[in-house]
Amino acid sequence: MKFYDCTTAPSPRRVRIFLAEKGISVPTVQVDLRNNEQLTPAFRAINPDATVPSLELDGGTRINDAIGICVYFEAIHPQPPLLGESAEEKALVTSWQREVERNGFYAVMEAFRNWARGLKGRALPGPYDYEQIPALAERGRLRVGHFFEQMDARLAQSEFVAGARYTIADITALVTVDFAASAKLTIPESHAHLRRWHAQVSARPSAKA
Ligand SMILES: N[C@@H](CCC(=O)N[C@@H](CS)C(=O)NCC(=O)O)C(=O)O
Repeated sequence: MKFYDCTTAPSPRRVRIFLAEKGISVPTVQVDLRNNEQLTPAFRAINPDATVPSLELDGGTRINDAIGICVYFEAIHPQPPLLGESAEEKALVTSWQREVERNGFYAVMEAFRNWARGLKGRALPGPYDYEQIPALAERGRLRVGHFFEQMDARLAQSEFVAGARYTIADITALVTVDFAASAKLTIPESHAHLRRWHAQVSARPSAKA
C-alpha cells in the first residue's frame, strides 16, 4: 500500500487525521505541490486528476479521493467507527460531512485559491488551469462567515458535528477551520460554541497529523 500525501495540503490531512484516529500507519510518498509535482506526467499517470491524496492498494487499485480512501479504511479497520454505526448514524454522519464540505471546505477553497498569489492561473485544483476571479474570493469569504455561523448554531446543540461522538464530519470541519485560518479567516470571538468544539478537537493527538 502507498499513500500519496502533501503535508501542507488540507485534503490529504483529512485522511491523515482519520488514520491517526484509527492508529493505522501507511507507507507515504510526499508529492511536492509547491513545485507542481502533481502536474508532472509521472504523477498524472498515478492520478489523472492531478491531486492528492491518492492511495495505491497492493493489487494496484488506486483510490483518488479523500473520502473514498476513508471509506476503504473504515471497511478494513472498523474501530473506532468514524463513519457511523447504525443506519441512522451513518446517514447523519454522511449528511453532516457533505454539508461541511459544501458550505465550509469549498467556500474556503473559493476564498483561498482566488486570492493567494502563488495560485495565479491555478484557481481550481486539477488538470486544467483556471484564472483567479477576485469576486469569487470575496464571495468565498462571505460564505465562510456563514459557515462559521451555521457551525456555531449546530455546536450549541451537539457536542460533535454529527452528534454525540467524534466522526469524519469533525475531521472535515477541523481541517476546514484550520484551512480558513491560513486564508486569515478566523472564528469570531462571539462564536463560543464553535470555539469550544475547535479547542476540543484540536487537543486530540490526531489533530497533529
Ligand atoms: N478529489 C480530491 C481533491 C483533492 C484536492 O483538491 N487536493 C488538492 C490539495 S488540498 C490538490 O491536490 N491540489 C493540487 C493543485 O492545487 O494543483 C479529494 O477530495 O480527495
